[in-house]
Amino acid sequence: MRLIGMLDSPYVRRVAISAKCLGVPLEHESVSVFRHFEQFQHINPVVKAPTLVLDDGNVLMDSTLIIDYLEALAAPGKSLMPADLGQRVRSLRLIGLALAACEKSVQIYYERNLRPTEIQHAPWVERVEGQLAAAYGMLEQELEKQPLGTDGNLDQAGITVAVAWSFTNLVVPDQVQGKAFPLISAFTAYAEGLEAFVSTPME
Ligand SMILES: N[C@@H](CCC(=O)N[C@@H](CS)C(=O)NCC(=O)O)C(=O)O
Repeated sequence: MRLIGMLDSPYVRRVAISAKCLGVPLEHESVSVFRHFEQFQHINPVVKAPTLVLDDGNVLMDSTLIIDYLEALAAPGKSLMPADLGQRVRSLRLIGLALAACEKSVQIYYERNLRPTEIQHAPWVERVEGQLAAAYGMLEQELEKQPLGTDGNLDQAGITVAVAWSFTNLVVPDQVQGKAFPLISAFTAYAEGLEAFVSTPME
């Protein structure tokens, strides 16, 4: 199977790290949705990263759906999601907040880098910045209630929170102060030191 997309996309990176943690081998191809648009189009006309090309030629997209497929391929009993319903709800909430943070970071980055300055719309940017701050604020509160585990066993919530925080700090660092989000920041520093993260660097 071929995973298409750049690792500076948090969505591509969470798929690549999840595949490693689940023990599902993927061939990664660094194709950019911007710099290699036509090449990407040949693989997936919708040009969405990540794209997963299956051995039978089927083409999947959207990180959460791809991870769902990888979970189905993993060895019996192996999963990045908790079986306990209460813990699963918590994981889904953390993942949702982290994915919203990724989306809002992407929107701010695209606004700054793709839209000409003269047609940037300040009320829209302020709205998105507020949503980004809310997502990380609520994530921090969740970690105050129950920290993410640091016993070496990454789960999907941990992967997605750490990938999101690293991404936001890469593309819109002015939007987040580590001091204001100490638990997210500390967990990310821990996760970024693990083999699955170290071997999957943001390009
Ligand atoms: N919800 C999607 C979001 C994927 C996404 O927006 N990826 C960006 C790269 S970070 C992309 O494909 N951008 C190109 C575009 O939307 O035209 C996921 O989880 O995979």
